[in-house]
Amino acid sequence: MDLSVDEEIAALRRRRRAVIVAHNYQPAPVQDIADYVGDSFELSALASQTDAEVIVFCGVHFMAEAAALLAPGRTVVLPDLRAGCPLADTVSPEDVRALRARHPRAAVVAYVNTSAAVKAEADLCVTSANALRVIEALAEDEVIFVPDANLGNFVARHTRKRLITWNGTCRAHNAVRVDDVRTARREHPDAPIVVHPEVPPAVAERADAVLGTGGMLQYVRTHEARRFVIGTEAGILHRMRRENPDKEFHLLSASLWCPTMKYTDLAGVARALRDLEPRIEVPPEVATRARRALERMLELGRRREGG
Ligand code: CIZ
Repeated sequence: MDLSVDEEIAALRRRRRAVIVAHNYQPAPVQDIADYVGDSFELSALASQTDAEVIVFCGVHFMAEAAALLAPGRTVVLPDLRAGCPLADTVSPEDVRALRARHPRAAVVAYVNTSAAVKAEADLCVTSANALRVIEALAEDEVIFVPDANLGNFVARHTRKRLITWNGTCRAHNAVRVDDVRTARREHPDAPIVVHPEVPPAVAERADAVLGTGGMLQYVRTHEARRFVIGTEAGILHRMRRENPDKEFHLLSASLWCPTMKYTDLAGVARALRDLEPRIEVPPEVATRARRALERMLELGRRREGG
């Protein structure tokens, strides 16, 4: 008897003792079959605690690497190896070493959107959700921040610390224009505009809130407005609509579409479960140092949860 792809995934998930996790930007059918949908911080925390034998990471490469770092001994698979992150690719370990040599008193902070090799050169990692709070809590007054210039500039505008930012940007977020905000205000005058800190500063300044995806999901859930304009990758609209069926969501700009996030599909998830490939592994000499940077981030997150 031929199984549907959903049935095949369900059977393989049980047989492999696997957990399927999906980033908030993943395509709708992938979010719908996942055990958990979240931002990279939530999914990293989950990977560090799961007792599943296999983690199918539906997201991009650096996220699956983070799961492999935090879940040693588990098999981590990324359904499609083409799912990279052009932002993460803008900075190399050599770049970070050169920056550290030029600014020896600065703390090195790597956005989670970096390879494990870059994380290994950093003192700690941050996500868009915790970047400002974590950087504020550092003892150093000078901070090297890689790779997203817009997120770095957003933090710099809200702290007294001196930030030395790398010049990377996310193609999708960085393509949002002030004109998109003007159009949204005209078309949806009653709708709060919520944007991600990876958008250009001139866009962030004109928005009603600047939040990571976890913060956005909470904002739209608890805000009294019935309609929202969302300035982050289009995939998140599926989760917002599912969780808030009585509210309306509009995308701020058609540019907010990440092609590499869309490489994952159900056939790829089934194949990854069947073959346990492509497997994501990090060489041990990189893993030890990169894990330390990630664990410092998780530690700070847990302290926040504990009040
Ligand atoms: O941290 C993440 O998951 C990313 C890449 C975006 C966000 O704001 O959640």
